[in-house]
Formats: sequence, C-alpha cells, structure tokens
Amino acid sequence: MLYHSLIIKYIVFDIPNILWLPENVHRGQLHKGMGVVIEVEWEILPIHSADQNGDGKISLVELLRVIQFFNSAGFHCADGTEDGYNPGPNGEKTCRPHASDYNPRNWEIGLTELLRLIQFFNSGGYHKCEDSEDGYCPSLI
Ligand SMILES: [Ca+2]
Ligand SMILES: [Ca+2]
Repeated sequence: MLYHSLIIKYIVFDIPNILWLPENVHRGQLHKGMGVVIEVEWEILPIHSADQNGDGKISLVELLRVIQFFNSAGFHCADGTEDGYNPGPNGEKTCRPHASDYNPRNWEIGLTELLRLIQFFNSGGYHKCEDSEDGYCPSLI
C-alpha cells in the first residue's frame, strides 16, 4: 500500500484541547509553549481530494476550488462542504489532509502544488500510481 507521511508542527497552547497524540508522546510530557512535531502516514486513496465527483478527472470547478485555497493562505477541515475543507488558515486541521497539499503538507496550497493539479486538469484526468511525488499520475488509466 502506498503511504505519504504528514508532518504536523504546532505549538502547544492549551493541553486539554489536544485530542490525539502518538503513542510515544504522553500528555504529561507536554508544556505550554513547547513545539511538537508529529509524523503521521496517510494512505493514498484512488480518488484525489480535488476530484469531488470522483470521475477521475479534474474539472474547471474542481480546479477553481483548489485555486481558492491557493489564494486563501491556507485551508482547514470543514464538515458539510463539497470537499470537506474550507479556505482560510484558521480552523480545525485534524482531518485527512487534502491530496493537493503534499509538498510540503502544511495546510497551504503552494504554487508547485497548484501546478500539479493544473497538470491533471490539462491531462484529461489522473490516476493513483506508485512512486510519483504525490501518489498520482497524469491522465486516466
Ligand atoms: Ca471530477
Ligand atoms: Ca502545501
């Protein structure tokens, strides 16, 4: 199975609000103001997060959604939206990361990440593949 790792870096402000910690990190070891780096692995799914209707193609509407994130200096988790995310840097970031956010995976869409999705848009589709930078390759299978 293909996995990509996610590195979460954040500063502890309020210890009781941390919902999840890796097994080797104990709540008692945390102090307010300390930095925490957590690395998590996520399975690459056959359907890219940007592909809202799951047809293996990135439509203009689907591309524009990620451009919105690119223009918003970040995005965060949001239940009930078309893709499970909302633009803007402030908000919950504990859901599965967006597949376009891979280099680096930092809850922001950079130009390189946007260009990758534009490549899928221009290629008529994408598919999950091994050994690519983001776990996907251009063109339908
Ligand atoms: Ca689509
Ligand atoms: Ca990113």
